[in-house]
Amino acid sequence: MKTKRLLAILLFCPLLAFAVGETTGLQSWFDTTDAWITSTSTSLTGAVARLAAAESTVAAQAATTAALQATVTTQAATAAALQVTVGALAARVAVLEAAPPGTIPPPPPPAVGTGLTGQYYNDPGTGSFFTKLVLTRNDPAINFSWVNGSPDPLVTPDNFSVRWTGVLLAPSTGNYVFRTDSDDGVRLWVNNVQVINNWTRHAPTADFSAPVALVAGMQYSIGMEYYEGPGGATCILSWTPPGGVQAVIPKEVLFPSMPAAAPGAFVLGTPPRPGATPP
Ligand SMILES: [Ca+2]
Repeated sequence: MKTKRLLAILLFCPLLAFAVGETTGLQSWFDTTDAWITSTSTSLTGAVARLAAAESTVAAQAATTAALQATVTTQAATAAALQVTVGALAARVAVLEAAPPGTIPPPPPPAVGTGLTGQYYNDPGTGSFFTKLVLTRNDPAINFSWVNGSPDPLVTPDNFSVRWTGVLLAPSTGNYVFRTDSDDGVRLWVNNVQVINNWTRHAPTADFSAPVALVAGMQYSIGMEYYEGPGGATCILSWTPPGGVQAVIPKEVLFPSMPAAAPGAFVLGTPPRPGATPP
């Protein structure tokens, strides 16, 4: 019996030593692998952070580029407007030079407007606007109550949108308050500044701008967007000029583009090309 126990102990001890050695080796391997995983994870976290920072930088640079492009476009349009003004002034100088000595020919009459350019779109009624251009026409004034009807046989009675663009010639100097009456959404820009924004479905609603300072004889870009969803349709653009009474803006001060025959006047802004995406 003792011999058997002795043999068992002699056999067990090497196995135990072997097992302990193997366990120590495995533990070491596990420790090494764990350290590698921790190190790799840290590296990946750092790489992800650097990638996010790089993406942020690229996005910021793209935004800066877009802003610069918009500035260049605006400046190009302003330069073109100034060239027209220079041409009109040169024509006036020629008239004065051709006049008999001691006489001053009367200045040309101020330009008389014809209204704004209206672009009419049929929309799918899914929240997308300015989808399909179906009609472009001159609108002497924006003074429409289509009720349940349509602006034109080409335009659907519901789910359409309109963009008006052109130039406003200020008849007097001072603060103007613009007003829209709309059903449904409306937004208005004057001199490239958005002054009214009610891009929602609503019953006939009046919206007012803050006072807008304009100078007599100057021309300002004006743009208005409107959409009709379901039901009634109304779209009216009015103003209260300095010292005056509220009225629909008359066609005499609205032009589809800059009137050349207005010496001394120039466009401060450019006709807006407002984004078609509602806020
Ligand atoms: Ca409506």
